Amino acid sequence: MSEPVTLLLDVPSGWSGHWAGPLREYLPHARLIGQEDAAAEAARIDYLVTFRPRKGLLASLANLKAVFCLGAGVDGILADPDFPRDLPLMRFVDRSLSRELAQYVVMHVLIFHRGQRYFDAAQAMNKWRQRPLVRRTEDTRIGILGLGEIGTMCAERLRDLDFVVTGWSRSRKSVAGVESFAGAGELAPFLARSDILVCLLPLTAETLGILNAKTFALLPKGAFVINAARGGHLVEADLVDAIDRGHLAGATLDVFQHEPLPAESVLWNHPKITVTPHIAAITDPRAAARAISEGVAAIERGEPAPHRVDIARGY
Ligand code: NDP
Ligand code: OXD
Repeated sequence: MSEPVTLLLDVPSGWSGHWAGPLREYLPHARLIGQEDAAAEAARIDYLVTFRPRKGLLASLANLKAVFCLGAGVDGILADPDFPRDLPLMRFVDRSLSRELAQYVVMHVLIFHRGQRYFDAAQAMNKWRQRPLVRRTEDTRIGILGLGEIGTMCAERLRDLDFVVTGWSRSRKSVAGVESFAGAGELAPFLARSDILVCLLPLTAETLGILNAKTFALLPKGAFVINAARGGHLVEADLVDAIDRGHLAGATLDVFQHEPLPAESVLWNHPKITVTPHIAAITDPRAAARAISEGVAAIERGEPAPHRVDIARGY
C-alpha cells in the first residue's frame, strides 16, 4: 500500500480548528499536520495549504509537490522569494467566494448610490429627512477593474440592478450587457466613465499602486471608489487627498497596505471612508477542502490540478 500524503496546514493556531475538520473529511487518508509540527516533519511534507506563509517556511520545505492557496489572490505566496517558481501553485476559485464578494460590492454600491449614510445621520438626530436619489440608476456608471471570476459575477449582479456596467481586463471579454475595456491603452477612457470604481484585480507588478492620484484624476468628479482586492493596489494618501479636495465623494476599503489596519491610521475615522477588516469574501472551509482534495488527487494521478496559477503573469 502506498504511503499517505502529508499536508501542512499553515494557518494561525486560532484558525486551525476551522480548517482541519473539513480537510480531514475530504482527505481522510492524508496525514494532516499543523504549524507546530512543521519543523520536525519538514522533509515529509508533500503539500502546503496556506494564504500568507510565515517567513522561512517555504525555504524549509524541500520536498513539496504543490502549494494550495486558501484564497483567490496568491500575492502573499508569490511575494516570498523562497517560493520555487516551477512549483505548482493552485488558487481558490469557487462560486461561493465570488457570490460573497458580489454581495459585498452590491451592498456598498447601494449604500453610496442610495445615500444611506445621509439617512443614518438623520436617524441619529431623530430627523425625518427625505431626499431623492442624487443620480438615476440608469445614469450611474460602474467600472470594474478586473473582469475575472469575481469581477464578472459582480458585473452581472450590478447590471441586473440596471446600473451601466463596464469592466477592464487584460484581454477583451464578452459578458452580456457589460462593456469590455482591455489593456493599458483603454484604462483612461474606462476611468472617465466610472462614477463608481470597483477594484477586483489581482496584486501583481503591473497592478501595484494602480489606484493612485493619476487614476483618481481621470475619474469623474464625485466618483466613489471601492477596493476589495488588495491594499497594495491603493496609494492610501492619494485617496485621502482626492476625497479631501472634493474630487472623490468617498470610498469603501476592505483591504489595506498593512493588515490589521493600524489603530493610528487616518482611514479609521475619515467621515467619507468605510473600513471593513478584509471580510468581503471569506473562503468557505468545506469548499476549499473539496478543491484541495481534488487537486491532490489529480497530482497524485500525475495530472494537472485545476486553477493553477500562471507564475510569470502573477495570477
Ligand atoms: P481572476 O484571476 O479570475 O481575475 C483577475 C482579473 O484581473 C482578470 O480579468 C484579469 O484579466 C485582470 N487583470 C489582471 N492583471 C491585469 C492587468 N495588468 N491589466 C488589466 N487587467 C488585469 O481573479 P479573481 O476574480 O478570482 O480574484 C480577483 C482578486 O480579488 C484576487 O486576486 C484577490 O486579490 C481579491 N479577493 C479579495 C477578497 C476579499 O475578501 N477582499 C476575497 C477574494 C478575492 P484577464 O482576464 O484578461 O487575464
Ligand atoms: C482571497 C482573500 O484572496 O481572502 O481570497 O482575500
